[in-house]
Amino acid sequence: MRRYAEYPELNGSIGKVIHVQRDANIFEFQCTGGKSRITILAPRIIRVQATQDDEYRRYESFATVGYSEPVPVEEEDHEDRKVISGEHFRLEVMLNQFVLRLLDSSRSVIQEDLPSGGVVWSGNGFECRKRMLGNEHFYGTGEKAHGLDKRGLHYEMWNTDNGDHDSKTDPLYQSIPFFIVFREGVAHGIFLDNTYRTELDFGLRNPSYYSFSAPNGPLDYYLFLGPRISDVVEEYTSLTGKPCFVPRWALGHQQSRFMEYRNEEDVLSVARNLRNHRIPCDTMVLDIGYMNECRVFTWDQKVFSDPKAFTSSLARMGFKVMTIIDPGVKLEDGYFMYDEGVRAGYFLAKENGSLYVGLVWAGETVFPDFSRSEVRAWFGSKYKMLADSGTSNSSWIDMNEPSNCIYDKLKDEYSMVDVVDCQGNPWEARLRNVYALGMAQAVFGGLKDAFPGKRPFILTRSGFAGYQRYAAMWTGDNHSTWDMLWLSIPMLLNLGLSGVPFCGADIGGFGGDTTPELLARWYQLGAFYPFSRNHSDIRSIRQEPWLFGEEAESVARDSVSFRYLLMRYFYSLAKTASTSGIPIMRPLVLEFQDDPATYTLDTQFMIGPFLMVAPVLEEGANSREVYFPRGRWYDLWTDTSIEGPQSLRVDAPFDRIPVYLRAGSIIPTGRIVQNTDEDQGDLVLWVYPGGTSTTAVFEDDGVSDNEQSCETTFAQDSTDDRVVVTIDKRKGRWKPAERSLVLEVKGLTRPKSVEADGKRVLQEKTVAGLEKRSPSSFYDLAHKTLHMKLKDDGNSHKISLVL
Ligand code: MIG
Repeated sequence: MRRYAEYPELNGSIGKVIHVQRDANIFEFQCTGGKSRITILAPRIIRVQATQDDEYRRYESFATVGYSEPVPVEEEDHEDRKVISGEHFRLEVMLNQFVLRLLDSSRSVIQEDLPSGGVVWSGNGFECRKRMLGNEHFYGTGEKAHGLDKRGLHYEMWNTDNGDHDSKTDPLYQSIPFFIVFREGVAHGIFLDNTYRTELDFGLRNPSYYSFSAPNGPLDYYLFLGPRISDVVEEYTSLTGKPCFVPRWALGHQQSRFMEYRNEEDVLSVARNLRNHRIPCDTMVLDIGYMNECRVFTWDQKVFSDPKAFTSSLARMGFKVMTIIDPGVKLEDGYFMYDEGVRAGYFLAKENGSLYVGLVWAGETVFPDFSRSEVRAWFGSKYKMLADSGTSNSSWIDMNEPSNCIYDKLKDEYSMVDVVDCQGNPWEARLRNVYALGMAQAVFGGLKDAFPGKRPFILTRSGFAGYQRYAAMWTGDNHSTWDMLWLSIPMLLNLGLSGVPFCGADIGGFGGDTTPELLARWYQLGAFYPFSRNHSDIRSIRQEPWLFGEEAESVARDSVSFRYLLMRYFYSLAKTASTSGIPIMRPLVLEFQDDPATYTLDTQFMIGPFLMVAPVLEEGANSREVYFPRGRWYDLWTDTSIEGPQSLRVDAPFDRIPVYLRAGSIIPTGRIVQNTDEDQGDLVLWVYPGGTSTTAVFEDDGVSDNEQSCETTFAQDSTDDRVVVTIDKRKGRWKPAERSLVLEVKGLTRPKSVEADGKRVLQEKTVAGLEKRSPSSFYDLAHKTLHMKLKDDGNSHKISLVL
């Protein structure tokens, strides 16, 4: 982290407003020290631009998707200010000194530039400073270390391969200059659309303000109005694009390892072991060792002499194969990627016109310039070759910061400082941070062509705001430590709030040696990561669960099995994330915005609106403190209930992760399967009584990119003496396999009566009785659960229990 003294001197402010002009929803402010343009883009999005010279932007944005919505805007002129207002905001522009004050619909100030000026120039760069109004919490910022709340911290956006990072390291692999300001229960957001080495300061430098700055490039930022945190995330992802909807198998467990493959058995035996040990898994991941000495789009024929036959043997066991691709192309005459790229002029070059040569796993390496569309199309077209060898519709893209200097000592020699773009302008300063975004776009397009009509799954290490349109992410080289186990929570929560719902950290830790206890605890947590993969470094001990003794193995099996049992819930949440941007894994503050006890809470989290997970994060612990927000919570293991708000120390022996369900929950579940292509049978809904709620279950074939899908909405409306569940008529063209609907209403005394569609349903004496007729019901006294089974005919139904 940089010290205060290292900050550049600032040289002049934008000054005083001398002239204002309006054209539709665009307001131009001519000032003494520059000019500013304010655009009301949508009811909840305001764009602010400023410049010292004529142009606001020299280059198109990489991050935004051209979103706007018509919005009625009023203006008022006062002696000292111009006021622009819409339904959700009031923006005051002070004339004596260009200063913005933003008020929300309740007319409270939620953001204010420093009185000395909101825009300060510094060389080619700028800084925008906003007054700390008191009690702010800051969230978002993409993939960053530290805890959930960023108050008092400072970050740089500079995509960096830092394999030695810890819970305080910055910068890291990705750059998302977006953050949420949350104060007194009200949220708004700021996104600085600038790809240079931007900085965000949340009061480290001076506790009286927070700021964002860039050494160059456009001053172009967006304000997103809340008041909900979820509103801000929805608006941000309208502007930068909704997250891609990953195929269902990508939500399954994955097994990976950085290793040298001596023979196919090295992979096949792990796959067989997963099946023999009944640890569900969808995907075997191949790291760089599968390639012919790291030449991208090749196979090491000595090990994988017939890739198609190899992938088929895995397919027969129910596994998909996902392979890694690095951006760098080995410099070697006669290698098709190199020859084609050189001929067409597709690689990054130096000022003097020679190729830029870096050093990666393949040795000397050249880099495709992904900022050009023809280069993206060329690179993407190579995925046909992988598709032909039977790999899944996916790509794991690594080293795309780009990381070109794996050997520290050679860093200077291979530095990218004099690389230029195709117009001969310095490349690194402006384009480094979007290199991975361009690569993800290239790969997405390539996979779309190679697998027509299917949804690709891309996993990227690096990225820039907007990459969620193409890819999921993992947090790179973490380590097998308890600190990193915890760190994965705030990192993934903030990624989720930054538009990236599909994210995960390497289960077990990548670097260093894990222990049976750490691995078990990591599986308990990692089985809830949206992206859930065991991965480890070539230099660390092997990390397959059965190598750590029976206890650890059974924890891994139970954890992963539970994820598969919940797969229908995860899948529906993934669908929601892709249309709204609302993350799958959520900080409590997203769900309980009015409860200050949740504002910095990053040792527990929610999966969707209903399920709260409180993993054990300390070595040797067999209990932990859990915070329960207001309302009733049911313990997953015992179905006993706890009334919030309160903090409680709960038991968490080695084989148990504390998990709670909120009263009102309706959670779609299914039979535990070994991979997500297996039929999960009856649609089993766990109903935890209390209040009102709805849940939509989304279903399709799991991979296709078409309208063949369906959605069924379940609603609960319960009081102390009755539980009513309504099932809406199924919408959409997809028809699930024949099955029953099973409601399991938990935590109940025996109901006085059970009714389906107004008719009384007999209570069977045994669970087997459920098979006799439809509808049927059975009360399980030992588990205080009422089972109700009916045919899933796609029609609407109403189930009422009188308690
Ligand atoms: O510098 O492909 O973060 O997951 O196993 C190492 C080998 C390159 C870094 C990735 C890691 C992967 C490894 N890669």
